[in-house]
Amino acid sequence: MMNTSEKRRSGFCSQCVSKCGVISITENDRLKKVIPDKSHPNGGICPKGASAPQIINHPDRILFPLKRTNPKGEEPKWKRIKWEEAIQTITDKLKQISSETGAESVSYTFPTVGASGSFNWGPYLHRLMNLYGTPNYISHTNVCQWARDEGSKYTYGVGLPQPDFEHANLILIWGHNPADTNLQTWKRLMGAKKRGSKLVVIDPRRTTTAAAADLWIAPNHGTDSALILGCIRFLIENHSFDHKFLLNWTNAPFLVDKQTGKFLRPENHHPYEFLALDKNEKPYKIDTREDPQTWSENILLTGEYTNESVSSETVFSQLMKRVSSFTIEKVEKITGVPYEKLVELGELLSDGDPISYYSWNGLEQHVNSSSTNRALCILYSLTGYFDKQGGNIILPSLPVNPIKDQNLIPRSQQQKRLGREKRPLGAPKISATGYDFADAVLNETPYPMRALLSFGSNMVTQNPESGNMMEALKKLEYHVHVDMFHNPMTRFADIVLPAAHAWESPSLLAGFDGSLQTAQHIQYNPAMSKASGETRPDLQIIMDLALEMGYEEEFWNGDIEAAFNYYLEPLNLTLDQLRSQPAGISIPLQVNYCKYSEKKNGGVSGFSTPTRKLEIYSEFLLQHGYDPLPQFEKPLTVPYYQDKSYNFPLVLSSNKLKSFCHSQHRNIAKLRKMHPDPFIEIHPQTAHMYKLNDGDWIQLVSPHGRMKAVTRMTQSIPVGTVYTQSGWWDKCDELELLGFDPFSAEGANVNQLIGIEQLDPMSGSEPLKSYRCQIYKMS
Ligand SMILES: Nc1nc2c(c(=O)[nH]1)N[C@H]1C(S)=C(S)[C@@H](COP(=O)(O)OP(=O)(O)OC[C@H]3O[C@@H](n4cnc5c(=O)[nH]c(N)nc54)[C@H](O)[C@@H]3O)O[C@H]1N2
Ligand SMILES: Nc1nc2c(c(=O)[nH]1)N[C@H]1C(S)=C(S)[C@@H](COP(=O)(O)OP(=O)(O)OC[C@H]3O[C@@H](n4cnc5c(=O)[nH]c(N)nc54)[C@H](O)[C@@H]3O)O[C@H]1N2
Ligand code: SF4
Ligand SMILES: [Mo]
Repeated sequence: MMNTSEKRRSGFCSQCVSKCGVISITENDRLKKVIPDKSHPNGGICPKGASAPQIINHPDRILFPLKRTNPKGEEPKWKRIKWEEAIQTITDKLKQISSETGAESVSYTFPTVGASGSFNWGPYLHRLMNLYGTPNYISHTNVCQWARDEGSKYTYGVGLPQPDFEHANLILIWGHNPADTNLQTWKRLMGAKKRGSKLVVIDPRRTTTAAAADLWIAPNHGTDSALILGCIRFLIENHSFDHKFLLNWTNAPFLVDKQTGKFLRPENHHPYEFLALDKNEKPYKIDTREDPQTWSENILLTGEYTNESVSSETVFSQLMKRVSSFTIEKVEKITGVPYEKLVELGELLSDGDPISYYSWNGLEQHVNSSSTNRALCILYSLTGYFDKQGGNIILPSLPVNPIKDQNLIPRSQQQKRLGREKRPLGAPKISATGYDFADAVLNETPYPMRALLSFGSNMVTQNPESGNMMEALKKLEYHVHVDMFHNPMTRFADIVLPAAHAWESPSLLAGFDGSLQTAQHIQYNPAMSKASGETRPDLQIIMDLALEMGYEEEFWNGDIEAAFNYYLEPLNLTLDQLRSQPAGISIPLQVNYCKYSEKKNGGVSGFSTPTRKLEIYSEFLLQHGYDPLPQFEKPLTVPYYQDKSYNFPLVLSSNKLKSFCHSQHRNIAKLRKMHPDPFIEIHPQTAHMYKLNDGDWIQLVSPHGRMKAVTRMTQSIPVGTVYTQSGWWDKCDELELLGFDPFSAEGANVNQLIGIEQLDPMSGSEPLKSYRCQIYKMS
């Protein structure tokens, strides 16, 4: 018999990037069970979603606002305080700091949208801090997805568009393991395979995703760009590129001055006029605002032009020269991928029609990530499938009102963001990095950093040089942390506020990631479970702070429902209407392909780049001191992975596990059972060299630090490589497993081992996936 207090409601899980459609089952308004909602466009569940009841009902939850009573550096000795006192003292301090040293002396952060419910309330925190006037949002963009989503703009004018797995015949998954990290992508990939699409996975590790591939390519860590340049050469050599697309829509036919590296332009030119080469090898004026059909028949893709004052050649000729040395033999030598596999990849790329691709962390966390991504964009451009069905398509999105609203912060304040001067084209364009934050606190450069407002996130275990971060947190004048659980940051905080879990908070999602079908879906997810203790939803806490700061008008007088209705306005939809359709509403959107060719103002739309073409050659990057064409930059692991005499001869990398998000979930018995101890994975041959057996505890050592872990042997990773996971610190009482001190060599914090002496020159990415290390067996 059904329990009368039992309720079943449709919603979605917010715990990671997947946003799976689920049904929450509650009893007496407390979450009891979560099951997949098969009727949802994103229906599905993973072990973390299924563990939601254990997570939200966990005895370690922070239930009340807390204030430290001991000085920093000592045990905090928390004292419970009232919400009113907490909000009042925080806003008083914020006002004081802003009047004394400027709002930029306060930083704020929140956990990545890829592994938390912050997509729902993060934009409101930005809004609050924009109004306050600080540009110092600290995030992991530089190591998470900057190259793909921001770096790609220097080639495509937009971040990498969505792969159209539903219509592709060849899919490349580059440095990403969706089988463990994105259930919805994984489902779509399996659907594509069933339909007959071929799957290529490029990953040094034989992941579940790689095991499902038609072709698995395992390059040495951080050498992907050599592989990509080799593929470009292969396609050009075999005339397997979209000649017409390159002529019409890229700057491949533009003439470049060999001396200055600048495009050749006609005299008294308009910014959109350039010179190409006509069939008689004479300069030919093109205007990129015009429909290229009017001139592309007349011009050449390759060739040179020289007269008494200039020596030039086309971009495509330069590209050919650039890749000419990347023969299959050379690529085999750098990447370690066997010759036959390289030929197979080249042939698949030549025949694959249409092709789409997706990349993630495996291409992001190296000191050469920006140039690797740029090379990949150019390889993809050769296929001509940009914004075509079955390629990577710019999907339409549901129109909503902006919440973050950059207009709320003065430009002069935006310019002050930490790191902007050092890396003006990189991650600091949108957010500051952990290392620039730590530097600003410890060295007061470029100005004093006095306070931090952290709505979750774990800056200690998720950033390299954790020791530095600890010193910075210790030194901070004022730190407020908002979370469901204590983490290594809270021991340094002045105030800790109890956050309701995503399952205890209302949220709204207009457009799920993925396909056209999911992009059309909008759903209101009410709080499914009664809030624990005195916890409040993050959005409520942000509203409370905003009102106390005096931003009533900009914050809908603290009314969350009014805020949601404002967001929905352009859709002519109200929250009440969404409430009455708990499974969500789909609002039909239309995809238009090849938007660059749409007619506009008597010409064509083009690309949002300086030349209005897809930029095979970037004069803009050249002006900023970067290579205008793709090139191979060595990762930190080269040549160490071949040099046995070196003290740290092994490659150190990391990957994510299905059971945990970053540093979370270790305290949940159901999940911890899947991986009770921090572990390293090594190939049996490496284990043999070090006389290690499965289950042996080892010390992992780098030039920067140490950690301990248990050995697991696997054939799935290359010889000479060590894999581990970031985020180990928490205990699990139920399984009687102790925690690990994230600041000590006795702990298991891999980011203590990673140094930042070398970073990606453009984005500032860190070598989290290609560092070097040594192993010692523990006695
Ligand atoms: N379960 C779970 N899901 C998550 C998260 C989580 O923590 N847990 N986090 C979310 C977030 S924030 C993100 S960013 C995504 C990330 O999702 P993924 O990108 O799938 O994350 P990783 O497992 O870190 O790295 C992916 C792969 O990169 C490979 N790799 C390492 N070095 C190289 C290299 O040099 N070249 C190539 N080609 N590959 C390389 C690794 O072997 C690994 O299999 O996942 C999201 N989803
Ligand atoms: N070595 C190495 N380091 C890495 C990576 C790697 O692959 N290797 N991956 C990197 C990547 S891609 C990323 S994105 C970062 C992730 O870095 P973070 O986003 O900082 O990582 P998390 O451990 O997920 O942070 C979680 C903290 O936020 C809290 N939290 C979660 N949800 C909420 C919420 O809704 N509200 C509030 N108030 N708190 C919440 C959790 O309880 C926990 O304390 O790590 C990076 N660091
Ligand atoms: S994959 Fe798991 S954690 Fe992520 S949204 Fe789906 S159910 Fe939630
Ligand atoms: Mo991430």
